[in-house]
Amino acid sequence: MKTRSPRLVIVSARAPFVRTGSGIVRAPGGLISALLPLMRRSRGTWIATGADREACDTSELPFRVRALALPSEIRSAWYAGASNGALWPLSHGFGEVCRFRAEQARAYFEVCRAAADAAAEYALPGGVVWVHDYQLALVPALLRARRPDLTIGFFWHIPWPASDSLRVLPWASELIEGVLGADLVGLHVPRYVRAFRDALDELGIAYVNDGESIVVPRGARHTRIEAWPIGVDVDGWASLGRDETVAAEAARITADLGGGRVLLSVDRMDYAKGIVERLEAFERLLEQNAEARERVTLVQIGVPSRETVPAYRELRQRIEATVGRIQGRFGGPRRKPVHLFARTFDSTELAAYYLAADAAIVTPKRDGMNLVAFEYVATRPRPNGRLLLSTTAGAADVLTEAHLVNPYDEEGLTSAIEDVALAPETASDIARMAALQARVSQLSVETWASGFLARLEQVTEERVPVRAQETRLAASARVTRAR
Ligand code: ADQ
Repeated sequence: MKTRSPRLVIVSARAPFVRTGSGIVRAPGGLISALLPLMRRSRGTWIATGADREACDTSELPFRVRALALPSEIRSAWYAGASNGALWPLSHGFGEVCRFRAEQARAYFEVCRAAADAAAEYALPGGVVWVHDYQLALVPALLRARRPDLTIGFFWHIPWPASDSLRVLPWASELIEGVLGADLVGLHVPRYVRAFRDALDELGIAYVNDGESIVVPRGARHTRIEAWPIGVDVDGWASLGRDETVAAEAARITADLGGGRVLLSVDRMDYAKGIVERLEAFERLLEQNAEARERVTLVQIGVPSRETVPAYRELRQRIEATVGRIQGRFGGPRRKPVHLFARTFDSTELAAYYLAADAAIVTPKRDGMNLVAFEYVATRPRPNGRLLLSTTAGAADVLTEAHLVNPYDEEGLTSAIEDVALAPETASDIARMAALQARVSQLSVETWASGFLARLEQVTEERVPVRAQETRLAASARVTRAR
């Protein structure tokens, strides 16, 4: 499908480039690698609300990157406060961590207004704007009010909050109205689309079910809410997995770790990723199983994250203390059962660990999707290794052949880790990994990005009068009216 990429404006919290000790470099992560080629082709504008201005000085690029000039107290109240102190925990079911403060909500509204102003300024007539994530959820409606000529897409990268959770957000109604300014709203999996429908019910907003997607009439237009599961740069990870230098590094890692079984976890240090709970489950395994004490090693790669938010600083201390305790109880001069790396790895280093690992332990307490699960599968040149995955990650709805576990079930988590670590490999394991590899190949992040944009174009073209649309859909679907 052809997309209208020549007029694309992207709005996101993060910029495609970051400043590091060695200069301005491409920001890590699959989303950036998927969107960069699109932006190069489109010669459009990337508006980054949370970026530092220097990192946006990209005169050699065929597209513009614009950072917003925001006072630091507004930026902090928006990012550390409303976004990561309220919306993030709310959406991941951590109600007790949420703090709702009026000045943070005001900052959130202000940043969204500034982002909408910038997008309105840079978008060409009839252009396409793609807004990303929970930090900028009001932008679609604010932008629509300024520029009704635009086609607006929005992607929410985390779980859509359960309606009970949403009830406690003082500005829930503004949040939903903000999102509904888009023509197409993407969520990772159908489960989140159903949660969005619950929120519409809760707020008495009328909608039409259309298969697994939802259509919300909005005057002369409508908003479509659909599942668009993201993926990773499959070819990039697969080619690292076939690289001889990476394979040699993987062999060295295995040897350095004592030649036993290697378990690997890779996460941003975030309480939603269940890192402490996973370490505790591993500690129970070491208590119970002599073979695990002798030959199983857990490598936890955890990049520090959002350290301006108190809950994140405390988490890092808890992780370090738990690793220290396990080490003290089960470590020895020649044996270290847990290795913790608290820093960013480049993709070549990560790929070596993905190859070295007999199993990836991906056990977030909740996760929108989880790209690490995809990366582990994509990197392996042969269908070996095991993926242990939480049922509470969006990825579990897609990667159904993984070993699934409920991360809240303490004994269940310990015994699942024991199984993937120590059970001999069977034909069924190989068949499962082969099926996972086929699935991951279908879901590349490039396909996701270009597919979403093509669908956005299609959805806008089907701008039939809303009544006719409702009548057509009503024949095969339930029509819900405002309660
Ligand atoms: P995140 O919460 O950041 O993303 P995830 O999907 O796992 O979570 O992506 C993390 C990315 O960071 C992966 O590409 C991983 O390789 C990388 N990474 C992690 N630790 C690293 C380290 N130490 N060094 C280098 N790289 C590291 C949000 C949502 C997810 C959703 C994505 C995409 O929370 O649920 O899958 O967006 O929509």
